[in-house]
Amino acid sequence: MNELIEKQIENWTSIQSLSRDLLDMLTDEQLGLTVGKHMGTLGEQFRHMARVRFQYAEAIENKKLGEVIEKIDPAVAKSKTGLIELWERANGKLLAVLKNANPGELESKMIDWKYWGSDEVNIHDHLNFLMDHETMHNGEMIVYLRTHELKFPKSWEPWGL
Ligand code: NI
Repeated sequence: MNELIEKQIENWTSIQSLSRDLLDMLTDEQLGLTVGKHMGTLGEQFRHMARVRFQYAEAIENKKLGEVIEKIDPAVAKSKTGLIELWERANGKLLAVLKNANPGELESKMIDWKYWGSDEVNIHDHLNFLMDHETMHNGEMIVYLRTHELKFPKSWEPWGL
């Protein structure tokens, strides 16, 4: 990993730690909370984030975005223990893919993004899009917490929450 990728991973680590801290505070029962329409349960938000993280990691490995290869049981969305295990596994996968790659190859790699309607992106844009995705879902989680009047983890304080 070169310095820029290391810096990006550092940024991503702090973004994902917000939702991870939130997961630590929740009960299995609270994972079933919903808001409005089409947003699924809070537990499904976590499952989705981990799933998409696998998808990004697999895309780096295969130089091509596609269907998620990792099989993830939908029922995991109801279990805090299951979600924590899934979360750690997705993080491990992403970090392993980056660490195991040849740094020069990683830097020059272009990832085929046709699956999501774009041509191809380099590793830095790919990681930025992953962070954008996670930040967007962190924002969605704010709606769940505010709607159900739940307390935010301490790590969210700098964001005024
Ligand atoms: Ni999403």
